[in-house]
Amino acid sequence: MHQTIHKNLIGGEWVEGPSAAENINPSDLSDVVGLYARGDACQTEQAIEAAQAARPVWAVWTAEHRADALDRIGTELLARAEELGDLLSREEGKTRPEGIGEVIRAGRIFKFFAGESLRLNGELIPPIRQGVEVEVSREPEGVVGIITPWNFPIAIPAWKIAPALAYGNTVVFKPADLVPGSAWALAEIIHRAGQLPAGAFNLVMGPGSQVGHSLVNARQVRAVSFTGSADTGARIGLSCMQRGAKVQLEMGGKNPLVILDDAHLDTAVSVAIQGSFYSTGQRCTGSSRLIVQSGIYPRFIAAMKERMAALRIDDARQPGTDIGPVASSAQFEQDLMYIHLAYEEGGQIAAGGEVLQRATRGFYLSPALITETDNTMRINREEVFGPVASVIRVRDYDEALHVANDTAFGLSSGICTTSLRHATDFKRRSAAGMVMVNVPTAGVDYHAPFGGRKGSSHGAREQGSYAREFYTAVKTCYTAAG
Ligand code: UN1
Repeated sequence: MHQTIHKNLIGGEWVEGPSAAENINPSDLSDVVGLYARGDACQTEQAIEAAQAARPVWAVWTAEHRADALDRIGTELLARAEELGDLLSREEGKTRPEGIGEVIRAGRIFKFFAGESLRLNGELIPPIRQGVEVEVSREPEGVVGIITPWNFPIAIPAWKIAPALAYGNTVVFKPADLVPGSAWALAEIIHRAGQLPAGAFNLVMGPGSQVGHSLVNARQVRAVSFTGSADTGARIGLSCMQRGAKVQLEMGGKNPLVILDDAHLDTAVSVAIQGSFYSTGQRCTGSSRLIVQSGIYPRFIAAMKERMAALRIDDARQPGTDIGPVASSAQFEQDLMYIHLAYEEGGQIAAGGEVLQRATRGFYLSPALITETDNTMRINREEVFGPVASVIRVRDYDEALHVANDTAFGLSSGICTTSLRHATDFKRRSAAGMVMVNVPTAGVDYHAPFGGRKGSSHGAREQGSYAREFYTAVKTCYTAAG
């Protein structure tokens, strides 16, 4: 059967790659979403050249023109949210409402950064030398490499590409292998609706060993923004630092959610179910460690089991599905491996963790709640990236805080409590980049800074006006009358 190949976008032209790959629906492995080009190192070099050549052309676009371009992109994303959300759900496996919500988020991000391009104000610093004026301004970094993961196929690309373009950079974008559909649709909209000059934005789909490697090592790529695994992030960070390029890394999490005796039980259960299991638990912000005080413990576990039993795990696009399939066979194997490991380490599988059969063949797994764990077990040290939450029982708030902070990661943390004293103390002392009180650890707003501490993140924050830190270079000018 002949199928069109979705091509790469290089220098304003759609070009085939040396090979192509099928995009498979994880809810139905017999459903091929489409065929997508696979670029290589050579094609990536061409895209980088094109981005480098486009810099002076893009630089003469005024902030208002850039704002208009980003606004048109945002408008089209919002108008096509249903269609693109369905595509996202089909290729990634999060539910259709989650897919649509993510496309809306991407549209809002473009609209936010449309406005931001007009707000790139500089500063005048009071002189300390008579007659010497000091001004501070921000300039684009140049060519930016953007490497994104599969779990947010359109929102994460949007929150990197939109600020990169808003602040005047040119872009080479490498999406995750697993989800080229949303990336291609986004690139097509940026290219057509944005009407950007040729080469200002380039899409190169293809393997990390070729496309990612070239992007990270190319001399002309002045900044690399990456979201993905900690191992890959560490390698990218080293390469960029060695050649003096700017780098921003968003990696894993082992996010704690503390539930105190004084928590509102319904709130705590909703926050835990949403934070741990929605989007099939495939979020670096997911609540993977539930740290529960002993007084509420039996009621919390019973209520969790009841809510989990009512969750519908099925085809991501079927109405009524709460949790879609795991995104890939590799992730599916990893989830099962960790559930088994937790059991071997002494954990009890209190609910879920079972492979499910549905009408179509797919990677269906019931969310797993693992009790009787302690914070030294591997299940509580390593990121699973699936619908798997382990429970750690604690005596009091002090122990809860200690356990919450005792991790190599520091992306997001949460607490469910009705005590102002504990909520306030937790916000101050939690060693995470984002702290949530009575709201899930996952699900963040696009206009607020996003990022973590310790092993979770490196470099400047993403999103909101904080994004300018990464996507611009500060220049300080001293002027005296000649
Ligand atoms: C969210 O929780 O809304 O890969 C966003 C991730 C994060 C994004 C989370 N970088 O899961």
